[in-house]
Amino acid sequence: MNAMNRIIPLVILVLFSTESYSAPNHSNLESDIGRPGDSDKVSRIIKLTQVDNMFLPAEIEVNEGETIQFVVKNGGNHKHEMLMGSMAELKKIVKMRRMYPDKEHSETQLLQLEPGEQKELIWQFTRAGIIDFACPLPGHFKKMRGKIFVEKK
Ligand SMILES: [Cu+2]
Repeated sequence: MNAMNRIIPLVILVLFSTESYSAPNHSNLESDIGRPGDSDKVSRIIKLTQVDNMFLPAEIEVNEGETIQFVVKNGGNHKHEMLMGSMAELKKIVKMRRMYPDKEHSETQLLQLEPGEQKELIWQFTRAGIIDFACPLPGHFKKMRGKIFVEKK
């Protein structure tokens, strides 16, 4: 068997193994991190600042059922994002982005901020547990992370 005969089946194998990732629905997470909240139900405003490369603060406590208005400010000199999910989901999304770098991102729990920009996200936390958040950009994801502790009522 020459080298080409061995390479082609391998390429086909790789193509098929990535096939399951080709139709992702980012906003439809498996874990229950909550849902977009109503502005008239906001119980608290939580301010977060992004610097290069971390979130301040990196740990947040909320109550089960609570609707939070996040005010996120990018105080760094680079673009940053904020994405919520379980760590497994965040890792999967980061992997997806590496495979499809030109794809638009439409997650409902995602904020994308230019340097100096401030954005808001109203979110209702429906179930107690720990939710991770991170900046999914390349080179940021490993360091730029935080946790939301959703306390049981
Ligand atoms: Cu970042």
